[in-house]
Amino acid sequence: IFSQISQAPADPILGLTDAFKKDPRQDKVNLGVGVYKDESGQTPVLKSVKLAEAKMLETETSKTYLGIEGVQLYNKVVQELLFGADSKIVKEGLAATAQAPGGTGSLRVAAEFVVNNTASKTIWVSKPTWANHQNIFSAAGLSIKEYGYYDAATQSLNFDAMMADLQSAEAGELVLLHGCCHNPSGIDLSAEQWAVVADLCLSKQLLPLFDFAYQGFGDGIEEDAQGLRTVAAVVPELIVANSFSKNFGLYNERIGAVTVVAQDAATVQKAFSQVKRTIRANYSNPPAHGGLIVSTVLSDPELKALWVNEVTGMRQRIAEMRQLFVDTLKAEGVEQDFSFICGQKGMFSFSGLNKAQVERLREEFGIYIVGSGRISVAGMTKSNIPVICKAIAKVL
Ligand code: PLP
Ligand code: TYF
Repeated sequence: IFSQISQAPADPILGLTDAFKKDPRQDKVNLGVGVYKDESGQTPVLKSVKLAEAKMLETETSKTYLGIEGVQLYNKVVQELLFGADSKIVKEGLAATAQAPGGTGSLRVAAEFVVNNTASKTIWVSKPTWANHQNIFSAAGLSIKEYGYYDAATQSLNFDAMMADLQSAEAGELVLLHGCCHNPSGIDLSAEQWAVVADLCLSKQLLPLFDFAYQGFGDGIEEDAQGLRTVAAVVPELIVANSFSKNFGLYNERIGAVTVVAQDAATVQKAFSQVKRTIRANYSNPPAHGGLIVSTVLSDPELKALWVNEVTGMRQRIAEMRQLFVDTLKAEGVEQDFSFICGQKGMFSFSGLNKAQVERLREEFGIYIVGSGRISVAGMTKSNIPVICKAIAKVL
């Protein structure tokens, strides 16, 4: 039976890490996968996380099953982080949240919930978007349409194309929106553009699905939620899939959440009962550790302040690396203007390097970036930037 099965293609991003690991060169650099590295090139456990784990070791008394929706306190602190503790949504119980395995698991639960409980069978995603979106949504049974987003010629957002494409969406269809730090382009909507998108979703009765994987990596934890909060203030119903892989450094704990918002508490609870049914059919209930870490940190004012500081540190280091990267390219004699990289948000930069240049970087110089030219700036350090820039100068 199995001998009939054909080989699946490698994941374009995770497959790159596999190839990187096999590369024997000493001075190789992995700028493929979006994983934060500190100045010494490590991906450390955050101090706030270590302290929370120490506390959990003392206070945890049982490993019995969680409810389908996960750690209750976690679901409360997630809503406060998304919408603000004083928001109408939180105060009036207009949202319901389930802990889920990472941003990926949250997106999959959200998509299956919509497919199984609404007339909506189509999702609109930005062109380009994170490669795994296509996999997740088609596996859930959604068909995928693209809306214009990135304009390669100007290295900026083509908002007119985005609006024109979404004008042709039908009532009830899903629109995937990156909450902040768009992956892969690093280009986000302005406050004014978010307001226009909110009005469009309202007037065309579209269902926004926010993928919010980088809260705190753009302008700040609160600042980065402004797009979501703008849309949530206008549309009656939406879904959020958020992740703590990056902003808590909890990549391998698989911790995220799916949050459903509706116009009244009774509707939310009915919808949420179906979200729980979706979860039950997938993995019954989530693992506890990540949810306990995040809820321990966010419910303790001192640990939360420490975490906010640590996120600020990561964000600032990436911004510094963007500037140093641009300056070093110039110093290496690169004439092309790369200053647009300093305006991009989050871990990634769309460099404009083409496939052949990306291939040369890998083969000749051991520098791994995604085929689209996406560079993980979060993997740059003061010590590898000279090597990276020298190589880029050579392939340009
Ligand atoms: N959404 C986007 C835009 C991402 O870049 C990622 C990256 O990891 C995810 C979702 C998935 O997050 P997780 O690793 O928590 O599943
Ligand atoms: O885009 C990235 O690099 C991160 C990590 O299948 C990632 O979002 C990449 C691919 C994948 C899962 C996570």
